[in-house]
Amino acid sequence: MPTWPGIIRTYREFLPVTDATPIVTLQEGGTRLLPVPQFAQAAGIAARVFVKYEGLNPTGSFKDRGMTMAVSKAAKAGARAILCASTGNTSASAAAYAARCGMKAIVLLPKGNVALGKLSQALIHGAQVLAIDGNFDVALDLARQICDRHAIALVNSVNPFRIEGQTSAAFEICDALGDAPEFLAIPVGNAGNISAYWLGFQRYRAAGRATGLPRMLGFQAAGSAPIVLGHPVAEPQTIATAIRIGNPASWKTAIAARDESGGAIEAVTDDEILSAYKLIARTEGIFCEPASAASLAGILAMNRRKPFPADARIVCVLTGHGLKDPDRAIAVADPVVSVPADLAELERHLR
Ligand code: AN7
Repeated sequence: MPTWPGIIRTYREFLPVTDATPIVTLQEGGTRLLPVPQFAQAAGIAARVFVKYEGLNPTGSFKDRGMTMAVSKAAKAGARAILCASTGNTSASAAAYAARCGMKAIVLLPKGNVALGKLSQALIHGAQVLAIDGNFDVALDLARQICDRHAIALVNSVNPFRIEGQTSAAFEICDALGDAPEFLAIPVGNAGNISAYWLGFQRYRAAGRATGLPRMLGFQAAGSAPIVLGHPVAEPQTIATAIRIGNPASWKTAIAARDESGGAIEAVTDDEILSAYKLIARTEGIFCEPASAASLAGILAMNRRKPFPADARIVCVLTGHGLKDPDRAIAVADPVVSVPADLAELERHLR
């Protein structure tokens, strides 16, 4: 099998690149679409459920799809430095792609609310890491101002090339299934990804590569659910730190995705998120980060209210790998048991 060359080379006819665009890639994308029948059965869902396992990207999240585009375009424009505000994954991806092409990366993080794996990535790739005494929304506002005043490229999803790159996940899902699924479930934070998927599905259908369009189902954490509430949330709260965002930049396009597709954007509680997070790990051997499990928690809640048809295909986007947030896994799982180095003692502890 030939090596997967990354999303720009694979889908270049659908992306705004030319032969003159230098391609900065870690061969992102090409992630598995896995059926999860045991999860569906345990959850009482009759429909066919799949997960788009975005934790399999080079830095462990979907952000790499947009970052290859944003950094390639920044390189084309002659940028020497990139900057982002981030709840963690964007910073990890920006740091890695900057390292890949010899640029400098600066990342603004909400102090105390970034998972350990993500922080370790930004640091090891050599980004300048600045912890802001404020939440993501405050950090993004500062990031925009800094990039307005200095010759530094902003690589948050307000950069349209990020969204362009992220459309590739929708193309891959259609290629894997042979058509668009009936439902696409996705966590919503800054709302760039739900907007990108909707754009991707529409673009693929317009090109004759798919016949249908999915209903877009977005899920926010209940303590950080501005789109569901209809107003910004000044102090967003949730254990799903990736989506701890109170004023999404792509709010309008997320609502358009919901309404044009006949979908929904709903809230799920932290308890629902954690219970879905554990269930997929235990029933399928798939480890995602808490924010990603919002998509699973969401379809579970919807299915309880009104079951999905048995012949429907539901794709849940698992946006980031579970290893991003090891502290949370250890906190919710059964504890480690210490045992003396003795056979009889050990046998007493077997269960
Ligand atoms: C695992 O890294 O906003 O709705 O700064 O890391 O497109 O924002 C991360 C977002 C879902 C939400 N799942 O996607 C950042 C950041 C994971 C994420 C989202 C994020 P958007």
